[in-house]
Amino acid sequence: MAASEAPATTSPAEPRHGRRIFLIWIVLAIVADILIWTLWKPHMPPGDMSTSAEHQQTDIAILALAAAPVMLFVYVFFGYALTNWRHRDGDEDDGPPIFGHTGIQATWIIGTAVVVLSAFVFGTVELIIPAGAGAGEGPLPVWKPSGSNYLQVQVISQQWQFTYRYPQFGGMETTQLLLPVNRPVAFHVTSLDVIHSFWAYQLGVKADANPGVDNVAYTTPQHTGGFTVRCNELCGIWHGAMFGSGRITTTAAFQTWATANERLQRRNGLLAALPPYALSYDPTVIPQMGKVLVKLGITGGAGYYYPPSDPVTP
Ligand SMILES: [Cu+2]
Repeated sequence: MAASEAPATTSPAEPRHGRRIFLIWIVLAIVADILIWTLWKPHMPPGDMSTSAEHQQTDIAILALAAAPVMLFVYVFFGYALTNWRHRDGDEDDGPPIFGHTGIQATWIIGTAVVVLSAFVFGTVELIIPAGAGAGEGPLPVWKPSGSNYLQVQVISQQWQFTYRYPQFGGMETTQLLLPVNRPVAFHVTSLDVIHSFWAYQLGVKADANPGVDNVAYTTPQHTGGFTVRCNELCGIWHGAMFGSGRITTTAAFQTWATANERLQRRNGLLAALPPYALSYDPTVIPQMGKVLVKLGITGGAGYYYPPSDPVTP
């Protein structure tokens, strides 16, 4: 029985280790979270150029806020154990026996369950609120932005470049991606050959480009400036060269650019030569359209429908 056992041989005033570890940890965790939110968050990818990018930046910051205390707890416990419970010369004591501790076990299970389930709920909500979070939602998007005045932009992928079609401007097509600020955009991403992926990094938009499929992704640009576009799916030997840039402009500048392009393409016969705007295209039109456009004397303007060419050694 306990009565017959010798009293603990450790010092009579054994400190409350649990409370000490907790106090060290809570101070470090609060400082770390304040630094993450104030100093690090503004520099986290992918920036705040669009609504979806800003949501992603906030999500990453919130995950960092949750992860830092967990990581710090491990380090604090490790450091505390290393300094306080290490073997010392002449100390042959095995230490007190270890028993189960219902409180610690319950705290562990409840704490980890709360962290994991919170991440699940948070992730789901963050997909819904910014209308798909900038990701491709397939041909029948479930989460749409409010309102109906979106600018529609078709992203046509082809080995090895992107071209863009604007159905609200007569279906004109261009290799330049211009978007007006503060207007929701619906990207309709498709491919003419193999699987590509449209990744407008600073816009926080990424959508697979599959032949025969209309993959829809939404965002709303909120700052003017340039952004990069990359193919994000290994699509052949020049996949690494399949990148470009886009620009967010004022509404007036966008309107001027788009209407001028539409007028030009109507005049030079390109609009008439292109197949009617559709959500996907039959890949066999590529060589045929190449011949038609060459006959019309329209060359070099855009990439798609021309026979695919190697961008480095054409
Ligand atoms: Cu590609």
